[in-house]
Amino acid sequence: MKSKVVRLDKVSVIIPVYNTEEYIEECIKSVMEQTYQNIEMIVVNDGSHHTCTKLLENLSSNYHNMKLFHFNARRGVGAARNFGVEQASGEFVYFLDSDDYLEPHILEKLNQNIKNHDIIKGRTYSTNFSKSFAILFNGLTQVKTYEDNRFKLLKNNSAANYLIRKRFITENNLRFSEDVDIYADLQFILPAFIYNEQIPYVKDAIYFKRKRNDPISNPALSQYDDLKKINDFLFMYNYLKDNIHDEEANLFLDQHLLNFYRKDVVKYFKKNKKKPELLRDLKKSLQRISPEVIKAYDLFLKIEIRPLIKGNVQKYKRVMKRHNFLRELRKGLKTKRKFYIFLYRHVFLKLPIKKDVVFFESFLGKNYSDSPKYIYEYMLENNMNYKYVWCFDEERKLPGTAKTVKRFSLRYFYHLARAKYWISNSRLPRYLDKREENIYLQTWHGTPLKQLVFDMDDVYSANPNYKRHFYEQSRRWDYLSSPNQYSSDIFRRAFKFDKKFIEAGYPRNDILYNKNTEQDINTIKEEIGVPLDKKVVLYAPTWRDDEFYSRGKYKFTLQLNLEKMKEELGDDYIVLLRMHYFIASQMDISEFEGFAYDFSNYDDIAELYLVSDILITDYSSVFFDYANLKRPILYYTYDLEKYRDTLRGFYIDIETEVPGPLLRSTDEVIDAIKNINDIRDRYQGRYEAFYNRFCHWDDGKATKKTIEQVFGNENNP
Ligand code: C2G
Repeated sequence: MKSKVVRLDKVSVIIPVYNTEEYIEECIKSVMEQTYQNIEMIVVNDGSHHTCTKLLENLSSNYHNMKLFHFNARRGVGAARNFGVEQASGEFVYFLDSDDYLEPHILEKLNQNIKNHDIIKGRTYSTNFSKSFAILFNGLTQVKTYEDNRFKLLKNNSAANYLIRKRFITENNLRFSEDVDIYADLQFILPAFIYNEQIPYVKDAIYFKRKRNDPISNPALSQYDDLKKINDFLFMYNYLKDNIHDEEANLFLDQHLLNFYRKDVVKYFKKNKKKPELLRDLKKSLQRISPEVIKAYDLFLKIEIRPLIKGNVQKYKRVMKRHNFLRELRKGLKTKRKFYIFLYRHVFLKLPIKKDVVFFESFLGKNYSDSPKYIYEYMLENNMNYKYVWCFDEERKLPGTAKTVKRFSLRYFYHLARAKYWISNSRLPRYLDKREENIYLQTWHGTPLKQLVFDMDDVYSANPNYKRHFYEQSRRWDYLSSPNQYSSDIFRRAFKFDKKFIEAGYPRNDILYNKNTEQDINTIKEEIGVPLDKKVVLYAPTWRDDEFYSRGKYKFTLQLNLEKMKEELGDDYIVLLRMHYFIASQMDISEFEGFAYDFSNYDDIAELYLVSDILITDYSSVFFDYANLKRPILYYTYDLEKYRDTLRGFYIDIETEVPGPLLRSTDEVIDAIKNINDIRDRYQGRYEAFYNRFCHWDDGKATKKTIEQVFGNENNP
């Protein structure tokens, strides 16, 4: 029997690359894994740096259908795509960006459905994740054809994810703009829409567009600086208005500009000066919009842009200022919190700053603890002439003269706005603008083992905007406490922090030197209700980035078998359980009464360090602090490979550099506790090296030194 041979037309997938070494392999692999079989890849390296270039060269030697071209210097995405089209030998061309990736069936589906059309579009799906998280789409193919409303498909300004006949591109001389970086695609794709009155759209042909998690170190084009975005947009708008005479396309362009104005220009003017050149270009562009189009928009917008269109720039500025205030107010009226933020910005920040007020927060208002607590107590004991405000999740009383405010209450916003000093050990919300005179001491909360912020590759935590937000929040820090040289080096890079380091050890660790006596320890034990006649084991693990209920609410499953521990160790030991402050779930340990105690909600872990004879932890920074006591540390690392290799990388080799053994099961933990003296002897050498490297700056005087740097030697403001 003769089988029918179906000839598959060749598709040239064009991939411009500029420094995307974190993503490019996944991108190229997703093309290699296509079910469609006749593909050539044209990869245009647009002057990337060495690492990326090397990687591309390696990849091209592995994949026979990948053609790699290099530009000597960066020429921009438009030039790279134009060059790619010139090299393409396929019947079809398809543009893919090097940080994105494809679902395996996409090119097959687009090919099956293009029929007699010149162009067909697939669906673009935004994602924060890498490919392993992608769902496979291989259901029924659904095609929708866009006609009159087809320009809607251009909303994202992109030419990626269309299958297009090469002949059509050449005959119509379609080219990407080489004059702009950001909206270069519109010059190519808008004419393609004019020449095709019907554009089929395949709903289940999926292109994954990656939202990059690091717009600071390596931004995508869409994450570029806002002013550049506006300039490029206006340039492209004017270019197209000059060259395109199609009525529908002009209508699209005008609406596109007004929508862009409403979103991007307004946002920009809220935060930045209205520079004369920008106002001039904006005016020229708005004047080109057909009055009919403007008519269809709301009165608010019309009142705002009319003066500029008429050339009255001063009036436009006044109206804009008033409108932005009204916009903020409108936003502010949505919820109570938003209203307080509105008051913070527009009322409280306008009142004079109070030079003698210090605002404290520890662990997002959960505790009275950590370095902020010790700084506060030192200031009190030394009668420094300041007034103090502490912020907490719940109303509570404190030693000393501090006022307390509930986090996110009206008083919280009021006091934050007026206090000259902010002292916190974690981040403050992004919307809390800071005045120039305000001084913000970030004490941070641990020597890092787990990679931090800009050292992390992928972010698996519940907030995909983590890096950007972190960057914005940390720009406000004036001082940053560092516990050791190792941390300073990491913080400088991973936080991109380049203001003042306070390299004096951690105020929170002073107590480990000043109260490490039998008498002080017994006093704490009595205060917190821990028996004096038993040895104490403290179990203080960290949180897991991938175990959460929702943003910021993490869960934790206790992997220690308390029953077994009680049976084997109960005569001599008790166990204090201390979960990380991110953990939202409560433990029920009532059946282990008298053996296990839950201290998760206890304020200050430093006091728990003091009363314990052995620490068990995992990847938490607690062991760097505990080592100041020179007492034994055990590591219960039942999920080491996953934690270290998938969720977070580590800065030090946990297998060879930490001052205690890594244990995998409750049995191993029990055994280690029973033989704790042997372990102490075995790890003595490592412990000393560890202490010298990480605890060297802590000497019981960190608080004093920190205060001297931030407040000077004076007791008065
Ligand atoms: N902590 C605690 N109880 C735990 C774990 C941590 O009280 N069970 C406190 C300790 O003061 C610790 C701090 O929270 O030093 C930070 O906890 P980590 O477990 O190290 O985790 P994380 O909050 O992610 O901070 O540079 C340090 C890193 O940023 C880690």
